[in-house]
Amino acid sequence: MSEAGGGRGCGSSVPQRAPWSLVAATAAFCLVSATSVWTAGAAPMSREERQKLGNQVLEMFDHAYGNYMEHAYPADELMPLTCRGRVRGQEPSRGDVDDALGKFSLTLIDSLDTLVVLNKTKEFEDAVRKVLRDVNLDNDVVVSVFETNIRVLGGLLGGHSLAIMLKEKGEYMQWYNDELLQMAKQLGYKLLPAFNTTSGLPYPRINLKFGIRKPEARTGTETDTCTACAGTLILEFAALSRFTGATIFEEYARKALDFLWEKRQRSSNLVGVTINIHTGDWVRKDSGVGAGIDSYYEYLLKAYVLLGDDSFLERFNTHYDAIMRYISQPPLLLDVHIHKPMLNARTWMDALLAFFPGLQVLKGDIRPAIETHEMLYQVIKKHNFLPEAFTTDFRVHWAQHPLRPEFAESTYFLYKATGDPYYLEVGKTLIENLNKYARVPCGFAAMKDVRTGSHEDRMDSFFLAEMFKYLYLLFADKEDIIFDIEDYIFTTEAHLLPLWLSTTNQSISKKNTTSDYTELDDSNFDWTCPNTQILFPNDPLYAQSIREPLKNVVDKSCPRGIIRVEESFRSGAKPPLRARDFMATNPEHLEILKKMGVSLIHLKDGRVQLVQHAIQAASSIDAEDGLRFMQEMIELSSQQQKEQQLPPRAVQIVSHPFFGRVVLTAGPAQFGLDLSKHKETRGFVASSKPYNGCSELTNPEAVMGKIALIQRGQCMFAEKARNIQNAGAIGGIVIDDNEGSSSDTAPLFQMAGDGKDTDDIKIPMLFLFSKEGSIILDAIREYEEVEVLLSDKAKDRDPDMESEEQPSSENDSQDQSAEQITPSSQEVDLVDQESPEESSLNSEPESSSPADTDNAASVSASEQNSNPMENHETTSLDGECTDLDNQLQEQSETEEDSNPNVSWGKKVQPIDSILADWNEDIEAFEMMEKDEL
Ligand code: DMJ
Repeated sequence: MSEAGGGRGCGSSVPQRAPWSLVAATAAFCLVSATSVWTAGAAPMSREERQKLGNQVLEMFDHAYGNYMEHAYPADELMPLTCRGRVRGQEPSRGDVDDALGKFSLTLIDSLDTLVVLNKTKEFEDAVRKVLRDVNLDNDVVVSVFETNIRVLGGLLGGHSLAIMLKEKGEYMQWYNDELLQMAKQLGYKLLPAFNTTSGLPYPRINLKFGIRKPEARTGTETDTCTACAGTLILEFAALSRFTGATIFEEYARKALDFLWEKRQRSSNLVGVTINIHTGDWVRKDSGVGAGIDSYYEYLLKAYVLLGDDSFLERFNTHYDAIMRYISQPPLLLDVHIHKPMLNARTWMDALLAFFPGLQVLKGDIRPAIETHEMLYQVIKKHNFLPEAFTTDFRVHWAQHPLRPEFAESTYFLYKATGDPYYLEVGKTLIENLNKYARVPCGFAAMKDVRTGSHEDRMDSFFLAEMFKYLYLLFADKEDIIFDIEDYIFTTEAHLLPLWLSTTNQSISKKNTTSDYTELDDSNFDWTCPNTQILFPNDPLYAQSIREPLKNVVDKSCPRGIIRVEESFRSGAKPPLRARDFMATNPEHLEILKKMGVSLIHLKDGRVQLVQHAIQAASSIDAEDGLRFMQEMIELSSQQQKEQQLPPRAVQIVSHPFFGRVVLTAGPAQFGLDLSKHKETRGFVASSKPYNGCSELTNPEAVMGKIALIQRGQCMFAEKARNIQNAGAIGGIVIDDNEGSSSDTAPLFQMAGDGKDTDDIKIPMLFLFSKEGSIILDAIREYEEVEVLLSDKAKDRDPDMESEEQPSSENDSQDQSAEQITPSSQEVDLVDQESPEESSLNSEPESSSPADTDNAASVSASEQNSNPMENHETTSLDGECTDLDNQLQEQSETEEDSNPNVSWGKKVQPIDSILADWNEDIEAFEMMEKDEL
């Protein structure tokens, strides 16, 4: 500690130049040392229990990895519901998500160093041999440069790093002769043509065999890439250069970073989400710390740690200041516009930002890390997993969850920094939820909808690369790991690169890059190597005291936008008109609208359309208010659309061998038993005759007391329901007759009534698209007796669901996987649904496919229902919301000087600058709307 403590910032005001490895080790050492400071707080967890949890992680890894190796390898990924490999080209395309798949046994490569961390050295040795024997990097397939770099290049380098470590120890890998490194180098050269742009920013995609721009390559016409895509290369590329001595990789990655730095928005010091790789213009000007940008920031700080180059730290610190000034609104992290950083760009957060508290720990800024992590944990407690996106008042925005590891990552780093056993309990909850809700007989399945518990047939490779590593390390003691983890840095995919690289082949590091090397002042090293006395000022309950005020932040949340209203109250000024309060019949509101430059257009169908012309606003402040009002109105309008729709339902197969582990997303009906208000309906399924259910059933004895399966089409849904009800069915599942339809690609489908009174229909009715329906039909073919549960949310896999045949041990349960539905009989392939909450309302008969339904939000308000949020709980100052209100108030009182958001409403901006920005705003909004829909 004494040597490390003499490094940067550890209580020393004199900046000292430490060797890079020392700086890195110092950061780690300071974090670790905090664990011994802990004396009180959440009940400590015994070594025995930690070991038990560690063993549980090992068993879970075996279940995931074992099933991949048994049923999917050499395919890139496992499809855990259908128990087979995902081979690109053989499954319906899921769009960009598939660009990670290069027919190079992705999951195996991504798992290599996890095997060593989890002390599975023998398996590692086998896995390396398989990679060397089977993996081909020369496939005619177009892959994402970013994903290939972090998962495959990173996986090979992580594997190599630990292979040479093991070899040196003298027991394992004695035969190893840098073969993984040679593969990494081969792959590195394959990625280089992507950098053939004037800017030095790489093309987003490349053909592994043909490169870029040749006709056979089928890629190279793209003009844009995401900031993270171009800015997340330096760790792997520099490691490759330093391991091999081939300088070109590090040079290219540095050049791309230099360009991004040059292009930062100079007044805000923020970067946008997407950039034109030829012109360097920002294509998307919204900015946050989540999707599209995340690992760019991560790599700046980690490049400093690994390479010891001060310029990276300086850049990181400049961005970090901007993030904390504009984006961080503890405990939230909210996207803003790069050129108008006081203006929020959206009112929801994405799950990728959950890595940020972990990065803040590395930076040494623990307080906001604890706050954001706590908020995220509460969202998880509410939904079992972190939904892909959630609103600032913590409602689900995008409901899927592909088993992302970011939250586990931050939990691990916070535990290392604070030693607070609370974070061990958090890890325990993550383990429980994975086993309860995501575990299926053939692996772990991504959640399609965290609200219903339905699954996607998908287990991404990052689940093995990252999740198990962080969870295992969370509970492990030093002696549980066969090497010293503090000697390595984690890449964004949690691959391990040795810190000694910082002193190897250093000479290449600055060649051909544009950045100036400057001596940094002390402020750049604030917190870099934090003194635990500063982190936990004599108070072992420090972390708990920060979490305490946020205890109910999620449960008692109010919609955002309150701060400014409160500010106006305090300052005596009239609060600005909120979209949710707007009434088209209120003359006062119409007057305010006019002042803001917003005009009303009465449409023929009775709706009112709002249009804003900033130039017509009474002042620049009014114009800005108008802009915010319009933005709120767009969000409200799409929110309203969503709220008029019934949420999805779940069909859960509970009989052998599924035991509740297969959950299908089902569309609700506007008639019949409401499953959200009544207990779920459970029963065996039987096909009705006639299958379309459009006339009296000829097999009432078969469906009596059962859940009838009926095919869509030929007559109204209500008519089908009446026919099966008359035959004695206790519920009905309508299966789509459009072959190949799937809830992965089509919006949620609601069954409408027949326009008449449907009160006579008492049984629950649900709708399944053809792919989900065929899972049930295949199950009947294979097992005859198939029992299902119809509900609003999948139930825990409780013992009731399991018959005596239930496997008695986890190993047995693995064996059961062989009895899954045969892969050939169905395709449950999934698309990264951008807006799963979109839905269409349909009554039979109708001709169009549900996917055709147009749900685009429009900026309009109905005159009949002139208060668009009448039924929405939005009051900002009522009792329900006091907790958050108080927090926000306290926050704004104490941070008035430092938090620019507080004075947002008072800022005066010249009208011509508003006008200049106006078009950009409209473009940005349109772009975001498009992206979100
Ligand atoms: C991983 O592939 C990496 O962590 C990446 O940086 C973004 N997130 C995914 C997992 O969610």
